[in-house]
Amino acid sequence: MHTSSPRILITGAAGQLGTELTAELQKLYGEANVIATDIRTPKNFQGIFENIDVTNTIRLAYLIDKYKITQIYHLVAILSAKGEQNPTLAWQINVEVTRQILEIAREKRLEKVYVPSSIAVFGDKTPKHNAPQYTILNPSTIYGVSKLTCEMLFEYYYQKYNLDVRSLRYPGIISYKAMPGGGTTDYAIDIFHKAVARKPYECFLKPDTYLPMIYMPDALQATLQVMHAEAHKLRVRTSYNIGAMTFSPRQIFEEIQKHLPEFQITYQPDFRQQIADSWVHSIDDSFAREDWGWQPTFDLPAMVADMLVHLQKREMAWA
Ligand code: AKB
Repeated sequence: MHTSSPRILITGAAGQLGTELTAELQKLYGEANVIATDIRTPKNFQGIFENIDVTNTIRLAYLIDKYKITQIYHLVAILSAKGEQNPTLAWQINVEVTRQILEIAREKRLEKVYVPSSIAVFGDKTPKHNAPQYTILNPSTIYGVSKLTCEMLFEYYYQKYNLDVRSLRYPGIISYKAMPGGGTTDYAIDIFHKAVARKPYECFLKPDTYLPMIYMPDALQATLQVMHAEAHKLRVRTSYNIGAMTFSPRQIFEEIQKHLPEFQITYQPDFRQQIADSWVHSIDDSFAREDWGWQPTFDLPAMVADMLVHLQKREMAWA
């Protein structure tokens, strides 16, 4: 163990983002310095793993002491679609648990805390194109309301207690390693799984629903960049806008069809259409670019090509 290395605890380490972020942090800091936690035990996990229900903050505090943790990446959240089915649970997990984690971090004088926010903080009064960093925020989902509350808490804990909380407003994250759970942007992942299985896809959003999206390698890069930035360079203490690409179900379908010409899609919008309609189309991320050098690398064609290569490789290995 390097004595200068941060000692990191991740909540939600078995989730879509957690799975890949844990591996990146292990590469950076060594397996001995990264403590992965989740309510589910991931299969074939390499490294230190502890089972935890995050509502059990007493156990969380115990693990922080046990492993001499200096930084937390708190990734557990109930996303937009699932949150609408259980708003009470969404509030408890997204707000109450997060506030308790901030309290623990303050009491134990942790060096840094990372908690994601989301484009769900925007609402129908936010400008749809190039949504500014500082703008009208009128979220319509409990997920958006809870993430906006958390953003206010990050700023409050920073101003009042000098707790170094960092955050990004993620667009829909697209990835192939672990499945997302309960989001509105999940269609942009589901569609690939149907395409490589040579099955038609029934999309739960209308063909021209434009949403901001980001490919996992860029999301990981942004997360590490904001966490590594010098504190005095961070002008935003709520959560940074980050943009990467914008597309609609029709556009991603057409891009996939360039690789798999037989692929077919139908549209059957459900309650998630209303959520998507309340969000913005694109993001102004100039604060992130200026403060810590944010620069995405994947656009729609590059992301689709990479997703298909990886998922087809996996499909072949399973066949
Ligand atoms: C969701 O769709 O709820 C999430 C998000 C945009 O934060 N992927």
